[in-house]
Amino acid sequence: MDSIFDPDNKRPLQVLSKKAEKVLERNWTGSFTKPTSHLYPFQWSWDSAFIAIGYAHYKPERAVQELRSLFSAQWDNGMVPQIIFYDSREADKYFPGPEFWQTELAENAPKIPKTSGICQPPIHATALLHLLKYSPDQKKAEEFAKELFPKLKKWHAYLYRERNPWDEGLVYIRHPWGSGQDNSPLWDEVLKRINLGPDEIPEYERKDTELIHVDERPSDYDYDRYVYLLDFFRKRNYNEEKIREDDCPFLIQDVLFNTLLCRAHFDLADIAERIGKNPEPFRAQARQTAEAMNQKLWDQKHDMYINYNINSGEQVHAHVLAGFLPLFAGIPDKSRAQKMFDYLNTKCFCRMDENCLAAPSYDRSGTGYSKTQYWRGPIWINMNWMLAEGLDRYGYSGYAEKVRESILELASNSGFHEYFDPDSGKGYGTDNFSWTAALLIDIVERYRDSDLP
Ligand code: 9WN
Repeated sequence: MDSIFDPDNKRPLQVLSKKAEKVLERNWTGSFTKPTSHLYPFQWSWDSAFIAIGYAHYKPERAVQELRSLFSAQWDNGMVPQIIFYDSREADKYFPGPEFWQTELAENAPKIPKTSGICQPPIHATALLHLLKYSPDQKKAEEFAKELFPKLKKWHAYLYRERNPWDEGLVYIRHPWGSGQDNSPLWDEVLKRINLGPDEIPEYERKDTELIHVDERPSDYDYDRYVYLLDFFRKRNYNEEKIREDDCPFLIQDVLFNTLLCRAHFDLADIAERIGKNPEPFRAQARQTAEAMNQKLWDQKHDMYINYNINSGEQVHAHVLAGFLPLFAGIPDKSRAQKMFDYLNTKCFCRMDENCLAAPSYDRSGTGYSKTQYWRGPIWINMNWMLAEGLDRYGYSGYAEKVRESILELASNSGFHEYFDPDSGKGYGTDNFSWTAALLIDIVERYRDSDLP
């Protein structure tokens, strides 16, 4: 790979950052930013949070609009939906669209705009705190923090109330899409247990494989199960208690989701402090989640965090990059963090002294590892961005820097792709992907004058 780092000339980095801004401009709709224009033509929840993190530095008013438009579709019970179908003209371009979800059946969903009926990882308070820290317009950022604070509080309260019925401090997700890591090997074992007859799978037609090569996307077997689960929720009018009582076959306490909730709850406490509210209840709740993760989701044998399947009562042994991300929320103690680092820094993920790019999404020696297939190996920029932040927190700054440099190199050499081959750096999935661009801008802005060459 060619390097864009020249100690005497920072211009290539600035040019790259400008290119990233163009990607966001292209995907901007006037009130929110599409993840990318053709494959994902609506607003996605955790994408918007990552996108706001990029805008915070150079167009803070866009970060505000991004989060404001997302939270304007918050359900009455507090849930922030995974997708908001703002533009009905695009409805036939994506499956599952609003006609499939039928969230009008849910008593809590807004009538307009239409939304999906699940949620994604809650990294929004983290994005708001980022805006407060980096926005050039502090006064406006603070005003907005006051506006969004009650909505964030309601969002987290929904999760702790409806998705944590046993009051463990751990919330569950009920669909692979809820984790943001759609066809990760995390779900293989769980989905395999969902035996379906042909008449149990609703009729549907995929759109994603019309746009992206079938080898890079989830299989039809997986999609049948995704769709079955959506139908399961729809048949129960999206009523959480009913979904649980009727033995929803997918109930997972997911490491990434709980990590991001824990981090966001700590961040909400910091926001509370900045706007003159009491931070303590949020900190106490976040600590409970951290403790529960340390008790229940730690894998002693492999030195990382792993998911828990509520239905089988077992831990799920698939070693994905998300298993290291509790570093991002300060969850492990130093000794665990060291063990995690020792595993991360091996051939299984990314050995620092070998010419390795950023960390792949799944252990290279794991069953079903693939360099090209969505969430089953390729490098994702958001995951590596969080990894670098987490490593910094524990003092592994050399490694963190390498990861950030890799992110810049990947985009510089291959474009702003959705995911990248961990060996060659080739870009896969869609190009002009918004969070790849936004997080790159964040890296360039924050590290412009510091450690990057
Ligand atoms: C389903 C939008 C989303 C991301 C997810 C990513 C992918 C959707 C899909 O795209 O998921 O939500 O259709 O595959 O896995 O993380 O939020 O970018």
